[in-house]
Amino acid sequence: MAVKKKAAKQKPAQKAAAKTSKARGKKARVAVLMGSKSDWPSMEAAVEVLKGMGVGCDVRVISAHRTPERHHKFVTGAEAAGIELFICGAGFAAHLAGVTAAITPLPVLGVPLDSSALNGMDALLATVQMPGGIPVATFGIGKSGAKNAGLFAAAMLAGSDPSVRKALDAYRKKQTASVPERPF
Ligand code: RP5
Repeated sequence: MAVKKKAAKQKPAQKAAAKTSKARGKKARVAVLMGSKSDWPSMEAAVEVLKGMGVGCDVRVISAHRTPERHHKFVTGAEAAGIELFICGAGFAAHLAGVTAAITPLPVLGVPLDSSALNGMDALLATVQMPGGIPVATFGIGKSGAKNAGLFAAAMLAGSDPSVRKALDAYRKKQTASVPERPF
């Protein structure tokens, strides 16, 4: 009788991440984290770009301040679940990207969001001004920053994935073709 091989035991965080990836029908390579559900209208731009290029994303509301345990659990299990890089968007005193980078050696792309009375200047400084040793690649404030973070993530993956490279080339070609010669 064939002996059933015992499946390698997964930690709960790995299991949860793998489950989400499977549910989306595509293995998630990029984790897109945001501090609040209210950040989604901006952060959606990153996911849209990556989805359009066939890159699976694991999208989560995780706050460094309000859900620190959820954050730690997810980030520590992410690499084993197949995540290759993080995009983190947050507003106010935005610590999400920095604390993520403190936990994982994977690349962290930070998007400061304009949800406060300071229109994102607070989040920009909190995200970009990392102490030496723990880098966060910081993008512009708001939706265009999120879009560029998605494109940058695709460019990083394109180096070792010809299908992403092809999709990125097509995206840029289409973008160039959409710019009119004249404004009228
Ligand atoms: C930050 O506080 C979040 O990233 C969000 O941008 C902001 C406001 O969150 P809500 O009060 O709308 O949940 O941590």
